[in-house]
Amino acid sequence: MSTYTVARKESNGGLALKLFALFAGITIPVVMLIGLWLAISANKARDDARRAVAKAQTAAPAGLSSMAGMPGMAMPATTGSAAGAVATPSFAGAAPANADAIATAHRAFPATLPAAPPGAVANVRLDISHGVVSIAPGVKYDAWTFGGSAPGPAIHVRVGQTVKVTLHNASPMPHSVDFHAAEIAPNLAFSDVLPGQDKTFSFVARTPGVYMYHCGTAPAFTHIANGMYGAIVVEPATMPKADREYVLVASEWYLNKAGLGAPAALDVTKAEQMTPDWVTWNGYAGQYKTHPLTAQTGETVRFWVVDAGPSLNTDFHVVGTVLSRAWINADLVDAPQHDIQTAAVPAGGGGVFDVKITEPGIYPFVSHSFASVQLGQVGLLNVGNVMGTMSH
Ligand SMILES: [Cu+2]
Repeated sequence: MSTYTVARKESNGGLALKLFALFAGITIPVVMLIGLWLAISANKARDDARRAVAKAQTAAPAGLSSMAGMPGMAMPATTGSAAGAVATPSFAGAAPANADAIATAHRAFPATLPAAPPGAVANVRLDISHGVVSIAPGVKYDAWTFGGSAPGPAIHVRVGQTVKVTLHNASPMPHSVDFHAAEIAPNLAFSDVLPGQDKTFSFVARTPGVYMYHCGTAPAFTHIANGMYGAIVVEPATMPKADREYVLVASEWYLNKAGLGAPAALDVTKAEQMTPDWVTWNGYAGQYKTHPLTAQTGETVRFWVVDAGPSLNTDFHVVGTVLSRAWINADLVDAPQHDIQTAAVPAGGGGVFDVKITEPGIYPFVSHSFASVQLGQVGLLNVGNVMGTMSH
């Protein structure tokens, strides 16, 4: 009996196993298929949501949707999108027949570092407006600006000063300002200012350097690409003396048309692909070729450089000399490096560079990432008031 019983038990156990295997063989693939279907659906929902967000951001920056349709709330002109749109062709180098005359007549963006105000408080007023600016000879762009120009005004303060910022938004959409020099809660200080509104906030300039400021309204990408950036120098208590000081802001422009007739606007797809039409010092291609910066022989010339991007870095280089002092990343707390050829300035970062040139001549300053030179990021330093020009 015991043998039979055991056999029977084994037999029962085998049947159960077979039934279980049959059940599992059917159920597990079905469960896996359902799981796969759920995963695909969830991915698709996520992709749809991403596309919707990207489309909304391209059509109207965040915070603007509730204003669409309000009188006077013209939507910014943009082309392209994150959803696989095709960029317009390149308009690099586009120029009218009288480009040389226009370049000569152009009033170059003032590169000389302005004086820092005296006293404990530095008042900074930035009027935000939309308007047409020139970005290359004969090339117009429908920009968003601080103070009517791109870049906005160069600001100079000293360590320890309180910087009191007043924004007035005279444009038809929300904007803001983000100071990289400010150590302050950004959700409070850098919040949006609605059309027609003012905002004031203060910060103590604690850390020396040269910093970017820019509009931080979402998507900051398009606000920067449209021209809302500038440089602020926070000068330390002590620093080696310089005879001349220049502020250079690097930036790229991404155009939806050549801008030779009607002004161009932002091509978002081109900007996402980082294929600029123009790359500039202080907003205008080649302006310091026609209107060189100047120095005398033996003088120490200091360049305060900010790269506003929105996306490309700058590899700062002065042809015909070396950077005798280079405060990499605009770190003015530590000692500078000496006698280097080229210094990287990251998008959203800065650098401070001294040159001391003893031989009269024309010394180009460039981003040695040479595609940027090709697209306009070249200027000249005329040392010793010599005649002539130079291409590079
Ligand atoms: Cu803005």
